[in-house]
Amino acid sequence: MGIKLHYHPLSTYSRRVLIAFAEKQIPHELIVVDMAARRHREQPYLSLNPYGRVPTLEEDGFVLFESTAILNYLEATRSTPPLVPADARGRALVDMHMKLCDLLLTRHAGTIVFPKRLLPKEKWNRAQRRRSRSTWRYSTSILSATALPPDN
Ligand SMILES: N[C@@H](CCC(=O)N[C@@H](CS)C(=O)NCC(=O)O)C(=O)O
Repeated sequence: MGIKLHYHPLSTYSRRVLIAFAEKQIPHELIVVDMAARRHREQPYLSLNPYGRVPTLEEDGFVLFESTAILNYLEATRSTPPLVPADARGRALVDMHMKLCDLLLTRHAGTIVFPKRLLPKEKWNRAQRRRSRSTWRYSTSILSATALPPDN
C-alpha cells in the first residue's frame, strides 16, 4: 500500500516530512488537505487526525500525526541515509533544537508568513507581526549560538 501523507503545501510542519521523503528517497502519495475550505476541521479528516492539523501520515493502516513523531518513525524504519547523528549527544541536540523550534518559532512564523500570503495588507495585524519578528530574531540568535558542531 505504501506511505500516504495528508498535508498542505504551505505548512512548514508538512515540509519537514517532505524533506525527509526527498533525502531518504521514500516513495509516497501526497494528499492535499484543503485548509482554505476548512477540510482539516471536518470529517473525514478528523477521524484520521482528531486534532485537525496537518501533516498526518498513513502506512498500511498505521496512522501517525505530529511531524517530529513522523520524522522519528521514518528514521527508525528507513535509516539510510541517516538524518540524525548516531551518538546519543548528537541526537539529544537535534531533539533540543526541534523542541525549541516547535515551542518558540513556528507560531511566530505563521503570524509573519500567513497574512502576507493570504490576507490583503489592510487586514494584517502589524503590532502582532512586529512582536513575532522580535521574538523570532531573539530565538534564532539563541538557536544559532547553540548550533550543532559541523562533525555531527
Ligand atoms: N505539532 C504539530 C503542529 C501541526 C500544525 O499546527 N499544523 C498547522 C499547519 S502548519 C495546522 O494544521 N493548522 C491548522 C489548525 O490548527 O487549525 C506538528 O508538528 O505536526
